[in-house]
Amino acid sequence: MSHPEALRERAWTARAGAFASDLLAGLSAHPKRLPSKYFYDERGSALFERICALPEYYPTRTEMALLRTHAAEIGKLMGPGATLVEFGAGALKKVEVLLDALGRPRAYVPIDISMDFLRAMAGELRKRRPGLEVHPVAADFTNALALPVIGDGEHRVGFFPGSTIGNLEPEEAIGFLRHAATLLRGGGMLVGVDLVKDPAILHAAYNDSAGVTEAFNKNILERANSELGADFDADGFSHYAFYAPTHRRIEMHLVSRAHQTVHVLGRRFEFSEGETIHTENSRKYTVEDFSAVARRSGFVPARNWVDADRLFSLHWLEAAAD
Ligand code: AVJ
Repeated sequence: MSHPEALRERAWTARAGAFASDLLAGLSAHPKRLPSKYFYDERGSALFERICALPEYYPTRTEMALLRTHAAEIGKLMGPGATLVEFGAGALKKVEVLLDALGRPRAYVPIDISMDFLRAMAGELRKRRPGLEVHPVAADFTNALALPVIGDGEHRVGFFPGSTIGNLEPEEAIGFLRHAATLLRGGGMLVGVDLVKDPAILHAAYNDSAGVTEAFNKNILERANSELGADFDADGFSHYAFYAPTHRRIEMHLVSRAHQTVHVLGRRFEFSEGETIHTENSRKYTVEDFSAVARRSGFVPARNWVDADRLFSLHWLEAAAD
């Protein structure tokens, strides 16, 4: 079984298995739900890249501007010769600003759930930066994970941009951050966090006029069809995203347009007209709220940066040495 083909097969089965069991569990729940991490197959990751470039979607460009403006200071805080670990790396675009600002980074460890996408992006990064050691890790970082050991006296720093932390409810975020603080002991982590703001701005960002967010939301149904042989009719569902101020979060849903029956892996699921699948939460924080979450996770919030319109924030969190 050490044949590479067999290993690849086994890795595929494990991933498809997790999607299958989470899909069956989510469709059996009331209300129905699906974990948002399953948006990110290769097509979903590409759709997300298109979202980042939409005029209504302010987080990406605002965070990029913050990174560019404060790169030198962030580079100093991270320190020279660091191993940079990125959680939920995606297209590996934002990190280049940091790599430029870091004094001779020892290595770069991008972690992403989409193995094919990660491999392709790591290949391109290596071409752009032949001197950089790149160690991609295909993993779901919301589970416990082991990082490659690059060498003695290694100094790890984390990068968790894009407000991906917003996909986790605060209690889950604390669980993840505690784990990260352990992995990064003696270093720190830069976290990008979307801020509470005028709900109209939030609403527009998740209801773009080009319909890319709608396609991204529905991609989870297409993925169930192509990977697991389900028979979802994506046109039978409406994309519905709204800001819930009491939870300080955007919720994304797929709402059934009619009564319908869907078959998944030999099971039948009934949808009544107007029934929803809750596909994503995207939490928004104030600077103070997020600092409190970081403190409860064993980090020391040492520095933060916010743009002039108070749309988005970057937080440098220190991880104590023990
Ligand atoms: C990648 C989780 C930060 O919540 O804004 C974008 C995902 N969903 N449009 C976000 C997303 C719909 C995005 N995160």
